[in-house]
Amino acid sequence: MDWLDKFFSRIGKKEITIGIIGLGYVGLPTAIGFHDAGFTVWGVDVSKRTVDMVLQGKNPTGDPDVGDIVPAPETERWHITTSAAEAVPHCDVILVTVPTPITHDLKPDLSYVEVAGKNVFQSIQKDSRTIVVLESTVYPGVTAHTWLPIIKELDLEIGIDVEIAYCPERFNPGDAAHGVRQVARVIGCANPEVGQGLVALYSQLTSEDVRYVGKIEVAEAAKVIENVQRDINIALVNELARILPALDVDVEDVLSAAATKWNFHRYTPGVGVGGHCIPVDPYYMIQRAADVGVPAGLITAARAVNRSMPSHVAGVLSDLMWNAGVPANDAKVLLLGWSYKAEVGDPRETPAEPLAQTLMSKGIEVGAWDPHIESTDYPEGVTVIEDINDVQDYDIAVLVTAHKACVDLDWQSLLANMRTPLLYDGRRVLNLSELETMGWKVHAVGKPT
Ligand code: SAJ
Repeated sequence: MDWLDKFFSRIGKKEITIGIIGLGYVGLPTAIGFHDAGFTVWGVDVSKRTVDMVLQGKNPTGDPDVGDIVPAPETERWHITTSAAEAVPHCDVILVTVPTPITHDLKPDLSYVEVAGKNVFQSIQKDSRTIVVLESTVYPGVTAHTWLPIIKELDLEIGIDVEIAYCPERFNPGDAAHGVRQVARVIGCANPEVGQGLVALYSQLTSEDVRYVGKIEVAEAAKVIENVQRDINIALVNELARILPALDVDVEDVLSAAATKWNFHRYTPGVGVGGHCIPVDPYYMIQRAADVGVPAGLITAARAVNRSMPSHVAGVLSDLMWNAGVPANDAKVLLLGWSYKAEVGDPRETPAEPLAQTLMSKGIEVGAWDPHIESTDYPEGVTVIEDINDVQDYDIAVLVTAHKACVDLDWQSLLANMRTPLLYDGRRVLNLSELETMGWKVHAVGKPT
């Protein structure tokens, strides 16, 4: 029986042991998913706090969809440890799900991928042909450029001791309909036989399509451009949200009209684009294009538009308050929502931060209320509001995150506590006419003032 047939057979008998390096919002659901599919799993995380919480069956991630499915404490198929050296020798396939953030100067930070690779490869057994799969979002070339030198240095041989592949995570935080078990996957690998083996393995995890797409770089590029396309589409509606009001036209009316066309893709303008995917991944593509001397003007311009939204909105809010007679040296803005996205408690790259910083730099006081966010997640200077009924004397309420808790607020009682009855819908999700009838002076991103 050749290697692939044997691999298929071992998958069928659930004899493949799977290691997951990094138990965050992607790694932990992946570990649980393969455990629930009947495989033996070794989960590894550098954080002892994470390992201890998972061993106690608690959810250390911020994602609500993981909360109720972390299995009971360690069983014979569920091993959680801080040591890759302990886990790796037990594993046939190892998935690396570590962060790939950007640095302060907007360059890709690949240090986690490098360290995880070192920790895994130095513990691989000779002749084991252990398959190591990177899932983190990177740009084309990273898997090979980062890991092959380490493999060479350790005198490991591709095809004998180790195989490397890439299978981008496509996990959508806070969206139970697109968890690790409901998303299509693509597999990139230099060796088609290994690629097919991984297709069979990942098909045990997700009910959706899994396909081998060729060499690693194809899968790396696919993942990045999925998010680049999203950033560009959002940038278009954000740019229209600045042009159309100047023509006395509401951008939402225009987008809803355009969306009646069968192939128009509907996006929504907002106070900005946050998270660890959409505002980050385009910088990978920009970097890679720069490396090979090809301009990435459209990708760069889209990033500039989306990054400018918080300061644009801060300027609009200032004008609205001045025009309403609010004294420049005594203005107070109430931010409703801080998280980058509705129904998750994740402040990473949230547009609320630059919005608050810009307002505070103008001497405006900023209060924020977000039931999904820890009080320690807010920057210095922001007044953290624990109970929305406690707010007093704010001049404008700004919907920053479309949490259900924000949209379904008791707007009547909030209005009674406002000093000035100004409201700004930063996500175009509120029923503005209803709120206007209530007595709010309503404004919104992309709506003519
Ligand atoms: N946003 C807008 N207008 C839109 C859509 C989003 O302003 O029309 C903003 C959101 O408010 C948020 C940011 O963009 O601040 C990102 O929103 P997102 O819905 O793209 O959410 P993410 O960052 O969690 O993106 C994830 C990504 N999933 C993976 O990378 C595996 C992305 O590829 C998915 O397309 C996205 O979820 C999704 O479909 O919701």
